[in-house]
Amino acid sequence: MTAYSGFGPARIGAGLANRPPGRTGWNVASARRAETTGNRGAVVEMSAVLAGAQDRVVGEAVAALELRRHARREASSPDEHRTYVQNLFGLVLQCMREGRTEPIIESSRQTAAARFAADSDIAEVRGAFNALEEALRRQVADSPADDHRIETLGLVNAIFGAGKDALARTYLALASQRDGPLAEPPAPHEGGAAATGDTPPAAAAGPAVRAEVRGKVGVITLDDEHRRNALSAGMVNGVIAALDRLRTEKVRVAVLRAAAGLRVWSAGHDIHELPKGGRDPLAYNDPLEQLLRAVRTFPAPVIAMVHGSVWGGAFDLVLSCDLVIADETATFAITPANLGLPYNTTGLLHFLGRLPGNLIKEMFFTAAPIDASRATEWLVVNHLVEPAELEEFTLDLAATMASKSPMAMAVIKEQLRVLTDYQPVAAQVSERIQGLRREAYDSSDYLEGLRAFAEKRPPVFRGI
Ligand code: KGJ
Ligand code: KGJ
Repeated sequence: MTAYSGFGPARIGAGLANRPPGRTGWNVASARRAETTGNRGAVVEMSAVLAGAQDRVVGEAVAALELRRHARREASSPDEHRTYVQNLFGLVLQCMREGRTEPIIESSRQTAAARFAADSDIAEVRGAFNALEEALRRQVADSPADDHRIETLGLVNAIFGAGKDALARTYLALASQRDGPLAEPPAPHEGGAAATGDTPPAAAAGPAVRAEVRGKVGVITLDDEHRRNALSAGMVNGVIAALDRLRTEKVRVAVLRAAAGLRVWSAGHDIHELPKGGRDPLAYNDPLEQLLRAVRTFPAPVIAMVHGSVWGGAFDLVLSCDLVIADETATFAITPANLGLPYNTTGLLHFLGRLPGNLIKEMFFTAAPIDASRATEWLVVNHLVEPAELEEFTLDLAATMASKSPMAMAVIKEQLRVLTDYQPVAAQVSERIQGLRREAYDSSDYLEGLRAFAEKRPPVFRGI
């Protein structure tokens, strides 16, 4: 059983039962629009141009998957990646030519069902979708000036969106029949825990994420009281899958919240899943980092609705949301100094974009929570409301935003992200910073921080 079992051109059209009604995605409206505007010919032409670039596009995607495979110790071989990516590429072109998304939807459903049947997650398959999508988008963007480039990019987006949505929906539907709503099994560990064989047992209830759509507003709920909503790979995969689904449902605003009644909004990165020395604990492909990017690039506003305490990487998650609405129970702490963990530069940039340097330093150096009123004073929180009004206030605000132009909001959000995310740093400076960080995560203090958490005692740091 490989990550991609169940996928292949031969099986296209075999179909799965239980297709949710109305899930035709881009195809109907867009195909109709293309027919009436006479653009179908141009899209078909573009698909022929892309077919000519198959070797390059597939090569780039496979190279990206190879990097990912090494970083995450995934099982599939490069040949399996290549075959899968080639098939996926063929499906995307077929969808473009035919002006419909059914081929990719059917095939994604089969893949998800096969993965579920084998008791495996869909992270690797989703990685292949992302790698090919990126390579294809680059190819389209690099193609000689063409009036239909933007439309083609839109179609590529819609086709991949439909495929990923079908993948996530099928998998989650099967998982929820077994475990309850939107539960997803943990993805393979990126950290050293898996490598050393001391992976902690999964929580009894499993990491749980729920998603629902109310009108034009999507609500994602973290509901793992047992682990205090710690952002394990499983939890993160659930939220990313939920965001994928909301994206395909074209919600205009998303709300990220903890389940009612929880005192901890989220305990941050799952500390048991942090690598035990020798590897960057917050590497680019760390699940939490993937989640932060998914929120920051989600093409609609994401509101963090905060009741309860927010810890470590969960604070980064809150800051990555577009607005924060909180009640008086909310507290915020950033705690890598409790673990001896060198925070990553991208993460520090998130803080620098939102808070003054002296407060950032106080928070990182003390690891102490700030309360809701101080967080409001420092503009972390847009609105501080009564606990009883938190949900209604947030949903009202979301509904107001949802009545505004989604395209204007998406593009303004993306412009702000690009303007605030990118900081030109000389290669030498970046390497120096990585070297300094490496010294910290290779240190015995970092191991002591992890051990102390596991043993439920205060750490004793020696600075070595
Ligand atoms: N990771 C893994 N497991 C966690 C985490 C976590 N972050 N937080 C809590 N748990 C687990 C505990 O180990 C317990 O497991 C269970 O959740 C309940 O926690 O012993 P078990 O039952 O097997 P606990 O501590 O009994 O609950 P409370 O007394 O209600 O306290 C809740 C707290 C959130 C205050 C407390 O659990 C806590 O301090 N957790 C760690 C918070 C933290 O520092 N998180 C930041 C992690 N670091 C980062 O995110 C990053 C990116 N960083 O750079 O540092
Ligand atoms: N542009 C052109 N005409 C305007 C504008 C405007 N921004 N604002 C008002 N008018 C005209 C109305 O069409 C009326 O013309 C007259 O001024 C009085 O307006 O029907 P007419 O008599 O020929 P109105 O609405 O009867 O006056 P009030 O009831 O006193 O209301 C005033 C308001 C300022 C509240 C209202 O006119 C209004 O909401 N205007 C639009 C405000 C707005 O959204 N402006 C932002 C425009 N956009 C931008 O600047 C940018 C750069 N952008 O990115 O969006």
